[in-house]
Amino acid sequence: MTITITAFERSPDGGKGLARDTRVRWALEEVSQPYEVRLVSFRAMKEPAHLALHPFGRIPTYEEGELVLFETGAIAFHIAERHAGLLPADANARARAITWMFAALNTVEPPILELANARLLEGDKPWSAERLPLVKDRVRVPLNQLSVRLGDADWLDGAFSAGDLLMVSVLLRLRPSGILDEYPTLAAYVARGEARPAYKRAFDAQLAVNTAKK
Ligand code: GTB
Repeated sequence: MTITITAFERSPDGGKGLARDTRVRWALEEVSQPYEVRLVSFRAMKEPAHLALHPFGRIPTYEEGELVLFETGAIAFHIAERHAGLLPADANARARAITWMFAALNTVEPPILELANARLLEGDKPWSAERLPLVKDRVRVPLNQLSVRLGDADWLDGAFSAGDLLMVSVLLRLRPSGILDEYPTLAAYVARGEARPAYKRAFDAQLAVNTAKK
């Protein structure tokens, strides 16, 4: 059955791979599933046809026959459940990998999103310069703990899993801030993720969309 995902017609990041369709592309590439991409504009995202797929009017979405999904974590989990390569077979190891998926999205990503918002949406406010260091420190708390847990391992729990895919994707959003480089262990972990052939294919595919002449 054909898999169709949605992505920005033109990502605000110009193709740095930070929009969430890259995570879904990466998951599909890891499990060698072909997929099609429907590009949507910001305006089209808020129109009824897209809202029927995504109640919050965002990307990415995932369609496979009758099945329509939204939320990147749920999509990555679905892909990992249906296809070998992103979750271990052993039940306990699988549960731990799923735990890391949640940790990436629920513990590590929220302060990173807060930092992005503080810069992009509040950077011109008179109180912004005073607030920014506090927001940055809130990003560092889970990063300190994550780098200790990762130690000198390649991945979070044995073999590469969907937990690593989401964690690396979340950490990538920190790169422009310079904070990732404060953690050599995590910077190397992210680099290992980016070096995976599946990540490269996903990145190149979104880059091609975002740099195509329109
Ligand atoms: N929780 C949802 C999920 O994980 O799928 C969040 C989905 C979401 O926020 N999607 C964003 C969106 O559609 C795109 S990824 N926004 C349109 C809107 O809100 O109208 C977030 C994103 C956007 C841009 C960059 N960037 O330019 O660097 C990075 C990430």
